[in-house]
Amino acid sequence: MAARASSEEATAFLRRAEGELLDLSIDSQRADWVYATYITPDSEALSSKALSRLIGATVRLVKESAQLSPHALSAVDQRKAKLLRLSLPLLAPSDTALSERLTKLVASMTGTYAKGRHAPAGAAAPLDLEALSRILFENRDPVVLEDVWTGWHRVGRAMRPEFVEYVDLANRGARELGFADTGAMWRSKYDMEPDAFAQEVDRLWAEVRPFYASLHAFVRNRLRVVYGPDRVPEKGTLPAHLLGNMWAQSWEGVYPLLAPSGSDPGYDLTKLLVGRGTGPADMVRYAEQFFVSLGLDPLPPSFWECSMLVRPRDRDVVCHASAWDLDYVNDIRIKMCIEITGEDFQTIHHELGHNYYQRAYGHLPFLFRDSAHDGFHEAVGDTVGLSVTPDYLARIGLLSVVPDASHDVGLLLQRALEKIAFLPFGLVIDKWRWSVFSGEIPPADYNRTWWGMRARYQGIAPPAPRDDAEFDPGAKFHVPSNVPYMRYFLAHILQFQFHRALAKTAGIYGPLHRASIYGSKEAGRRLGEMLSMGSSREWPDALEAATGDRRMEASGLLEYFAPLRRWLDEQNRGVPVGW
Ligand code: X8Z
Ligand code: ZN
Repeated sequence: MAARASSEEATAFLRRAEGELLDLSIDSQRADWVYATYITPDSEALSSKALSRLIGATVRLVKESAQLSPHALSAVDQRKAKLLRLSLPLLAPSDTALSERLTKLVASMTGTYAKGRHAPAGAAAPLDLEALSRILFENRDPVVLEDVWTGWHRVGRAMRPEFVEYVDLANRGARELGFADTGAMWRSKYDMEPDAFAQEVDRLWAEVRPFYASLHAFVRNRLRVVYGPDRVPEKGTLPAHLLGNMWAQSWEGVYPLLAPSGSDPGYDLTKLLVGRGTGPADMVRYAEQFFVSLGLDPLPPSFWECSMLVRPRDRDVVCHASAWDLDYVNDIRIKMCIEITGEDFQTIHHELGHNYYQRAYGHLPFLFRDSAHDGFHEAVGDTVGLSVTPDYLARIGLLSVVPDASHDVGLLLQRALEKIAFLPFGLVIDKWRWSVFSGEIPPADYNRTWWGMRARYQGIAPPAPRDDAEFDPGAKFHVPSNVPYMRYFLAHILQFQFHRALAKTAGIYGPLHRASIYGSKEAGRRLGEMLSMGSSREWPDALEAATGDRRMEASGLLEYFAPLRRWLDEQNRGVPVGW
């Protein structure tokens, strides 16, 4: 293309680019699907090659697009050109051998994670992550918990050298396209300067941090009673292995230890589901029904034919839940190893949120087939999940007696253990990766800084000091698999903002934690308006369409939990807060 191409030439160029990228993206998705659902050396090679081809074409097209002179472009084409440069979370050097090396490293680390096993003392066979997670959720024996925690975290060690090489190659790719490093590229995807985005995240964290500290203090105080002062200090960090989750990212597992007497809601969604003989597909049907009740279409038959809903017995797969859109129009699917639990019930809503978003923007030009920003993508299904209230469970026949308002503290505490405990975790993974990509954290300091930051933000510590040769970040899916994580922090703020606005749209004015938008076509329409915009507009426009706001606000979250916050402050009287 000639330098200073005309506006028509630019439009034609971008259209061609979209056609080429759509083809290559479909190839890459299909190969990746086969890899993720059937891990073999061949599927690994095919998927990493297909991704490398897509990255290569993207890098070439971005370089060509530099010839377009910005003032000759229509507003739509300007946005497309901007999104083209930001369309992938991974860039590689244009040298094909290096690019193939990089995508192979990511596939290999992903495979190592997926194949991770640990045999706890007395187990007949090594257990996978789902089984180990179940032990952490249910078991209360600190010796067993430490063994399971430590056993799984060994999975990171082998990834360490690959991760070092990956950081270097990914940064070289990002720099070829003018980014300071891969972290700066990730931070550039929010319609603002990368530094302004980092400040925005800090602003939101500062608004919710005191609430987190209060929950942390309450949990620490109660766990001290259960595990004794030797294991749980009065003022320090919480032991990561005692919180019911492999990464201490959500603490619902310890709810039974904390349930407020007199305010416990008295039902357990897991037991309700198991009691009804619910199967994996039924779990998905419940979530689908919710979206349908909002006026959205049922899932296509291909969803049911092609999705992977359970862990296959005979082969390794990537079990971490994900939602796919193989043809970028309507071939939507999920891949998940569903267990019949309340936790997975929520996760299925989360995944279908992705699928409904994907389908809603499928009519747009290829470069706009994405969410307003990635926090939006992660927030949609969670927003619907917030409407899984006791009333809703009663309406769909899962619960027979709806607990009255005197049980709200228990309900809110359960939610807070899931959502508020998560906030600093959602923040810390990419705070750490941003510093790794920038070079501020050198490889020798990976594990030390990881735990330093986990202590600082989450107030947690490993069960015993960790060796520098370990690579504990590798024990969390998104690190080996190169999935940016700040999106989940944003989603945990946004979902309450969406929930508040949609509840109002649905004409519900009671307490937010009791509000369910189930069955509200008005709420569905408003949500649908935002979904169908894809990434065609800057995210504040999309946010405004759904909520009327143009800024991400923690006030929705704070309003939702206000009664619990007051209760926690009372419980914490005389108890040290902070670490
Ligand atoms: O990875 C996920 C989803 C798929 S996008 C299951 N989540 C994060 C995690 O599991 O760490 C959802 C919540 C946070
Ligand atoms: Zn997700």
